[in-house]
Amino acid sequence: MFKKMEKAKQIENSWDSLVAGVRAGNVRAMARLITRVEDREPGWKDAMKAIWPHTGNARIFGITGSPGTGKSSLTCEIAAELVSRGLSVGIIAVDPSSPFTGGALLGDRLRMKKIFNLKDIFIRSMATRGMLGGLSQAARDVVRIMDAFGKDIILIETVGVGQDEIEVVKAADLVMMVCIPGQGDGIQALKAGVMEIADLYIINKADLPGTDEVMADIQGMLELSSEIGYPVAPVLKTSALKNQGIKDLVETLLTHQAGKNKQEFKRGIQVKEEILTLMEREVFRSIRSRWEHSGELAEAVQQMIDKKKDPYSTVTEMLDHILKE
Ligand SMILES: Nc1nc2c(ncn2[C@@H]2O[C@H](COP(=O)(O)OP(=O)(O)OP(=O)(O)O)[C@@H](O)[C@H]2O)c(=O)[nH]1
Ligand SMILES: [Mg+2]
Repeated sequence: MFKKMEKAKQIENSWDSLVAGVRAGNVRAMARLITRVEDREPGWKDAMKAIWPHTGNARIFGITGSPGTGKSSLTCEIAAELVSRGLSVGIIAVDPSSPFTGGALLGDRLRMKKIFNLKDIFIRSMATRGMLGGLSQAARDVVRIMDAFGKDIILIETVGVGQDEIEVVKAADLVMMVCIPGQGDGIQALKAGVMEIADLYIINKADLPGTDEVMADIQGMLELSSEIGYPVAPVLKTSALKNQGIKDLVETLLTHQAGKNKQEFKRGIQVKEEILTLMEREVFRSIRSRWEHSGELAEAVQQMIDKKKDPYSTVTEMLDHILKE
């Protein structure tokens, strides 16, 4: 009896049935598949291969900005508005805190509680650190799984501070940059080079004083630096707190058309980036495992300890050796 149950569980959890479950709209299968792909369990790549043909239907929106600008609150409001329009939504919340405490992770979930129970919304938190395949690749994989599941819209929230987070939002078709009144946030962001990735600017907390000033500053900057022939990125005002400006924002998101050239250019960069990242991990993994199995790594370590060889020539020699084969 017990064995039978074990067996049934194994089948239920096989890669094939998880992929089939995702395609059939099974939320549990989706959550499980995501975890196993994130953990890079053997077979993950074949599962992603099976997912791939069913992707390409979802629209992916990135939402970034300094800490505390209201990204999570906005994400909730946007998601709720999308659902009210009959669209299903997947949310990826990238959490900059340590994966070990899980504290902030829980916090974000609590904040998102308002929409957490809506059946059309699936939320997945992701820690910045500890992703085996790298954060941006993990985000791309999760996006694809949600896409294959049938989500119409996928929102990715990330704090726009580190390079890692910037890499993540590059997976989006459209990136929103959230700024707030006071603090000169918007201007700082523009200086930090976020400009190239933002398609749309949001002044959130527009219920607070100083909104029009920030808006004028950002618009001024955008006009100055926009390239001739390209439309200037829209700047919108919202208050996630008071649910103001959300309908307009969602309308803009759904109708936004970046120029075809810009879109293709972005796609090209994204795809190239992905192939290079996957290649990097793969090459490293295979060299490392070979090196460990052959005992060469242990030998190299000993030689370094004995001061017979330096790490620089060790690596160069090893690479030469592999390339010659
Ligand atoms: N006055 C005002 N406060 C807001 C608004 N939107 C969010 N807040 C508040 O700002 C604080 C931060 O909101 P979050 O949504 O957590 O911001 P966040 O950008 O996701 O924060 P991190 O994920 O920690 O970077 C909370 O206390 C919100 O209640 C708004 O439109 N107006
Ligand atoms: Mg947040």
